[in-house]
Amino acid sequence: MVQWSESERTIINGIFSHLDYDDLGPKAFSRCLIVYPWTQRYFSSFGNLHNAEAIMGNANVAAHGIKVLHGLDLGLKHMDDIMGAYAELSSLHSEKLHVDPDNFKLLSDCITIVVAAKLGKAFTPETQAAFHKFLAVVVSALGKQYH
Ligand code: ZNH
Repeated sequence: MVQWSESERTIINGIFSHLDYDDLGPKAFSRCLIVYPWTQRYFSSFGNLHNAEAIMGNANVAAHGIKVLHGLDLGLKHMDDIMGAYAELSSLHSEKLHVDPDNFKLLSDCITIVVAAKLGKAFTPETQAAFHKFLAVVVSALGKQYH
């Protein structure tokens, strides 16, 4: 089981209490589609993804980015059972959506970058360490139901 120190819990809760999902969700998800273009293959129903400008202006991309960030709330609410909390979403991504689990890490890196840009100096190495650990556990939990 993953162990969290009090300071990690404080840092992680502190970060999330300041995050504006409506702003960061679209930024993180559009970055993922632009930087790692093969991730676009799952979103053929989203309309125009032809270039960075189209992706950043795409309302479906924005809405999905917000939805995915809200997906992190699950982990935040169940920090002591992140694997259990994501079992259902993991099955969905594996069995129904057929998303390659390597992509979870790519999106989590994009989330880290937009959070770092937002927090600026407050994103200290210690903050990054705690945030990275949280996202790494979520990524691992999302990959858990793949066989
Ligand atoms: Zn995902 C969906 C979360 C990543 C793809 N997602 C989804 C949802 C959620 C999530 C919550 C919704 C579900 C329902 O509805 O029930 N994701 C998530 C998270 C993450 C993710 C948390 C990490 C962090 N995804 C991802 C990636 C991808 C994806 C990376 C690829 C690339 N998802 C997806 C899809 C879907 C989802 C495809 C479906 C969409 C629609 O709407 O159709």
